[in-house]
Amino acid sequence: MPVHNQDIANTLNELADLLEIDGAGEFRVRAYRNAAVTVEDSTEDLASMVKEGKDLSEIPGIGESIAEKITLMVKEGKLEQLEELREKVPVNTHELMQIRDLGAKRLRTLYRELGIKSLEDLKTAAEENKISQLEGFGDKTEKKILEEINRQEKSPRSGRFRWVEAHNIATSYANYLKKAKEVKKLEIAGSLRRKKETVGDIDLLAVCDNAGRVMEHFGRYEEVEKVIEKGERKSSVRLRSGIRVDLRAVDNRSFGAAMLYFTGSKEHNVPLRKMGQEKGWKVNEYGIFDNGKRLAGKTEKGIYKKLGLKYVEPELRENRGEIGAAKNNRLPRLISLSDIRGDLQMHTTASDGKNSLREMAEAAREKNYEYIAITDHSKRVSMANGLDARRLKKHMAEIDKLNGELEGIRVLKSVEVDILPDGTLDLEDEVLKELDLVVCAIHYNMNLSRKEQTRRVLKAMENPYFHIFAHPTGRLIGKRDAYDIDMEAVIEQAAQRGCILEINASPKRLDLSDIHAKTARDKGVRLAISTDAHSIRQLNYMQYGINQARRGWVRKDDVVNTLKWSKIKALLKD
Ligand code: DGT
Ligand code: CA
Ligand code: CA
Ligand code: ZN
Repeated sequence: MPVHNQDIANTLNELADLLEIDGAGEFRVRAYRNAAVTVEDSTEDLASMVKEGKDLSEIPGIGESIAEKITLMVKEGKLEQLEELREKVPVNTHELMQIRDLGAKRLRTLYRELGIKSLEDLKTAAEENKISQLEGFGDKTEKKILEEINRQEKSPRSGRFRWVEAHNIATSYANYLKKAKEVKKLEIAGSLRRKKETVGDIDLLAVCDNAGRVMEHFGRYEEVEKVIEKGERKSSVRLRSGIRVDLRAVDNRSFGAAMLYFTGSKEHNVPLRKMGQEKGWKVNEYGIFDNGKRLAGKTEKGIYKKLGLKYVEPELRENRGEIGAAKNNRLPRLISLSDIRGDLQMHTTASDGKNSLREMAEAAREKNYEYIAITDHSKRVSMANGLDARRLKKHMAEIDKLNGELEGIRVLKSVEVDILPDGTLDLEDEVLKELDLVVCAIHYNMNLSRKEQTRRVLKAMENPYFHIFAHPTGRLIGKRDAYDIDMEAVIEQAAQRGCILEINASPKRLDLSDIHAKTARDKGVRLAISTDAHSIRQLNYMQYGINQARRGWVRKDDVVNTLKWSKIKALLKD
């Protein structure tokens, strides 16, 4: 990988930021910042200079020590010092510095006084009015910070929208459109219908009596910021939320063909078209045609059937083997929400949840769940008031008591125990042994090397009480990448050791990804779909986990929380 000047400048800037947060001397910090500016402005390619053996300290503004670091960076592709510093000062500067007026100096105060490391920490602190009490901040700053965070949450960095956001926007828009009497049918297509974790834009299809009138109506929706394109049969707008919406009017007899075409994915559509061509037909968004004679088009099912295929659920339409499976009648029967009997990850006020034990249990009972696992954090997660052995014991006694009082639902004693960097767990086996279920996760030291991170998890999985691996890759959609880990090896180890992998249903996580979920289920690894709810409202996240699981070809039998508790219990390592 070539190292560009910009990469070097970014690294120097990050070093400067972290050093400043860490309380390094002003002179040292400034040296890094100045060097970063010099590198960025340089017309010479520094990596080439290093390769030619030139002395970088000749460049004005770059001292000997920094020259040495740049040389290391070019030669090794990374800088040990930075990695160490990130460990020492685990503040997500990338994320936090996107907030206007937040520089390293302020981050230092926020970190030292309030332990703020992430945007989420910042938001919580601002909401609790803790920031305005800091020296150099004040009410106005606090309010501005909150406004910025809320604005950013609406438009994720990647330019794509999380599925749930796009879904909510699309549903409201669709309801508005359906109110027009000219609209006979209105459906959501595109990646949104395929339940993809992020969505680029919203695609709507309509059957109308008077398409022109409907296009007018479409442009008059109060959320429309800009009409990008307006035609007789097709229009596009941008909404205030920043998302683009396409609407197409189609004939009823072509509705199925249009749904198929505009649901995509493109990768799914291309082989279908080829299959038709091999029979001498034309397959397009209007139907299947044999020399102009219409063979199919009104329904999706009819089109698949004509091509000799079983109906393919939208979640599977990614050209990952579904077409062959549809041909051979081997499509999986996908899991659905009604298969779920309980939820195996959630938090209460004992750690960082918003509702009490009893409130969570009663809300879960409302959902007709048979069981829930209470999985408050372990002590390493001090930010979330994680439990040590003593507090966990007390918590367990409270759960026992609640089970005695509460009819109709079983509350499982569990914990979300941290996997420490060396692969041991944050609580002793003697403590874990007393629990019904142990959920394990990583919350710190996410920047270990791939080798170390993988070893950490594989080792942890050897623990006899390692039951479920929660949010296995640690990614936050559009905000934080997965940590570097060999998931193939983790999945293999899960298969060997009988560990369960979680599909975390929180719309910010959806972790495992669809692809990893499929790999896991192909290897016979059992999955748990869990909400990780931090409030009773978040128990509703289950549907998003189901969506993700379906995209991963997951069937009811692959998922442990479709089973009775006695059956799960029998599956657990003990
Ligand atoms: P997105 O919006 O990026 O999340 O993904 P999609 O899949 O919704 O893509 P989009 O909105 O560009 O187009 C919607 C569907 O229309 C797409 O899934 C398949 C179909 N489509 C669009 N362009 C083409 C194309 O050039 N060829 C074929 N076969 N299909 C296309
Ligand atoms: Ca789309
Ligand atoms: Ca589109
Ligand atoms: Zn967690």
